[in-house]
Amino acid sequence: MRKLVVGGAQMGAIQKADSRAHAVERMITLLDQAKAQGCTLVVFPELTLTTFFPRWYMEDQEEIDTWFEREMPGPDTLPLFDRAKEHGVAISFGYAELTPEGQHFNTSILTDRDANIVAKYRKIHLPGHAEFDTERDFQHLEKRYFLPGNMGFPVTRTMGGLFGMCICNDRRWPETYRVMGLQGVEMVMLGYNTPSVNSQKPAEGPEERMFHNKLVMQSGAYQNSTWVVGVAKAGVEDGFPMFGGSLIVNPDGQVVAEAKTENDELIVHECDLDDCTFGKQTIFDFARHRRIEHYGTIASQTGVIEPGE
Ligand code: CDT
Repeated sequence: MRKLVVGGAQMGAIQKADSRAHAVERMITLLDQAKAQGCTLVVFPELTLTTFFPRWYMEDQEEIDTWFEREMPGPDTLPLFDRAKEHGVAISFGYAELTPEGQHFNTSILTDRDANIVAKYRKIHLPGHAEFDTERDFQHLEKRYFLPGNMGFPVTRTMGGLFGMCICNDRRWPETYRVMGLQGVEMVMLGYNTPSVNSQKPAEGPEERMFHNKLVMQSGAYQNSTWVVGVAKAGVEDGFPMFGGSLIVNPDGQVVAEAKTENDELIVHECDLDDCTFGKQTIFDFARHRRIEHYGTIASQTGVIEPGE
């Protein structure tokens, strides 16, 4: 058995005016709770340190850059790393990364239990649009502020297992999980900020949105026989609601822990990485059952090409 107690540290709303230091204080409170419940790994959401700023249209690059971190840890985040090290708890969280070369990414990191960064992921499936869209009830400008990730979907051997990350919209794409599944991933950690309503389809309400949230993470887990830990930043940010629904899914695709609120809330489950083995050796034994001679279009074509009439 390779058991680890995992915490999903859902965060409630962070307002535009809130400081990073305040967000970090809230993260540390959740980390303390997680330690008290025996967790050795805690997963926080996408863009944990600030409000979900891609909903705001900005033109001034200096203003845009105020939402990004130039170093990790930096002065505001160091207390989190210090507390994680003191507790011996590994952490994963998302933030907006500005590289020394001036590139902007939507990034997540994973530390080991000594607070050393052991893995980094940069979001690949950036949703939304790059210019102000008058047709939407609210903006989703990830394509304006971020470059698509340039690191693929790495899987890292740490804490006695194989760990991968993805971010929010990535969870809706089967390719995300399968590329990690092909590296033997045993736990996928992901954070999200998902509006409770569809800005382009008002009839799609929170229930349907939540259904899709579960559907994609449960199928990703089952089809790759891996744990999935999905953690929301939820609540109403400056008038814009985002759903919670943070969950932990086992390698059979079953939800084993689920958040009940849209506030700061910790969900906890003892995950045995060996539970991945059965599925990986039977129905999803990729080496025996995959038929790559028929999958070529997946990696050679983006849009749909319909057959001729
Ligand atoms: N943050 C993020 O990726 N959110 C998207 C919203 C999609 S609507 C533009 C998501 O897939 O949840």
